[in-house]
Amino acid sequence: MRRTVACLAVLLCSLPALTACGGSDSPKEADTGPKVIEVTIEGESVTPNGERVEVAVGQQVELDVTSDAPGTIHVHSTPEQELDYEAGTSTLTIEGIDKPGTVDVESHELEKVIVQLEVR
Ligand SMILES: [Cu+2]
Repeated sequence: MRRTVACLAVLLCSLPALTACGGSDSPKEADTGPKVIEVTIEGESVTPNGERVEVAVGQQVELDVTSDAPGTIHVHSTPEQELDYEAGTSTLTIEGIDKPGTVDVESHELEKVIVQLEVR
């Protein structure tokens, strides 16, 4: 019982602490260049497969896609972004997301989440 309470307290306390960390010495948005994520799509399989990737608010994300078939990547940001790719290699750019939160990047063709962007 006591342990549960302690864990909860740690969880609850660490959330605001994370935001508070952003105080003085954290980099301001987008002076860090794009986050590059390599994506490989082959038949039914996608790499990465639902991994979480941290990005800064406003930071662009570059997807280097290698695929055996053309398709569309759907970014569940607000507003949503849809990015078409070709068979072979394509470089797609997700515009910087200006709100902290978790954003799914999906292939609807394969019904898979490729990455979850943790925007903070
Ligand atoms: Cu979607």
